[in-house]
Amino acid sequence: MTTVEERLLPSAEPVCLIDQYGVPHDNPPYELPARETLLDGYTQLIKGRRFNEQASALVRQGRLAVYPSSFGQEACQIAATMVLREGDWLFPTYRDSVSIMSRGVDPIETLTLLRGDWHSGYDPYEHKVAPQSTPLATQLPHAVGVAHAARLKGEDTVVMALVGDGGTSEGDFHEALNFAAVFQAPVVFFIQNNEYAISVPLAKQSAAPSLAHKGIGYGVPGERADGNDLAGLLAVLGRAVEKARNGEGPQLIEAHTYRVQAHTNADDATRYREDAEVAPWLDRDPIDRLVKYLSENGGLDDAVRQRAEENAVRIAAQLRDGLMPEPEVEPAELFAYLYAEQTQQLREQAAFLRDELSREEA
Ligand SMILES: Cc1ncc(C[n+]2csc(CCOP(=O)(O)OP(=O)(O)O)c2C)c(N)n1
Repeated sequence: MTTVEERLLPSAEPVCLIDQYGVPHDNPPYELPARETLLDGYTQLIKGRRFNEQASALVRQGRLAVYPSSFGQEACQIAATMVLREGDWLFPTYRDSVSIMSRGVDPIETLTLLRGDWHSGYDPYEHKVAPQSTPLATQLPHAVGVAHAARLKGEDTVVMALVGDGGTSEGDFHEALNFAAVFQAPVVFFIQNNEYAISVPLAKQSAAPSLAHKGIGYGVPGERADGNDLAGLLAVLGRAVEKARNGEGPQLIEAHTYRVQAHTNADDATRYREDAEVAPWLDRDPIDRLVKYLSENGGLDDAVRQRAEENAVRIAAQLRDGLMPEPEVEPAELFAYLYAEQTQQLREQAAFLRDELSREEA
């Protein structure tokens, strides 16, 4: 019989299958993903990196209101969706645009919310991706609700719920874990621990031995992975999804990564951290290590590299072309789509706006 510790405790060190020098683990605790899977991951990483770079450029050009970049966290972004099936759900935060895009959502629709002129740019039901959540951790109880409902209906859906390290201090995080555990909801809570919540470092956020340990009190098994190792993430997240699908209840995974850039374009990270702290993380880049590994172990030939580069160029051009034109917005739509039946207050506010606009036009 397994002890409580064996069932719930995460591994002593984050699982890492390919280290920062591209060297594979000589006695891996999880099976290394197949080469084809890693090659697909490589292509997606290159695309995700270009998406991040282009979106940041569009902010500087005034075409996006804000862009919380996942630069350096792309392995987490890609792995989170690679382990899902078509019928599964993704519940992302504002930092997870690359994940949304890699799930198949149109890149322009992915960024429409962050452009600042529409509620959510995509239909959540089309690719089973919930709207990006800006209020921290509020997506988690929703994610549990969807998973619980699917289970009641006898479906084998798994829900991947993303959250940051800061988000794990929110009440919603704890309520979601508790509810999910009691009802054995098939949810994988995936924490991207990038060491910062805006300017607050992890040490001022949590005294837990690791964020994966936070599941224990609720009876949720935890596991940790190197968040810059795509192979390790695919293995750990893949097993968590499988367990959730097999009726073993919610799983909590923590990825150890780093927010290489500022929180958003509105933040100046040099005010609260030294460049010397950032530098070692640049050496742990998720793309570099996979390139080193695949180059040494075959598979990453010029043709694959060229195809990945062409994909990246295409996505950048698509973002530039799609987000450059001035959007046509209808101010009255601000009040639509929130409630099935409009509240009295919103009806009054909408009438007020209509009146203002008609006087402006007159
Ligand atoms: C409920 C709530 N409180 C405060 C904020 C303001 N806020 C926005 S981002 C952020 C930091 C979140 O950090 P983390 O969860 O680690 O995610 P990261 O931004 O690093 O991806 C805070 C406090 C918010 N959006 N929602």
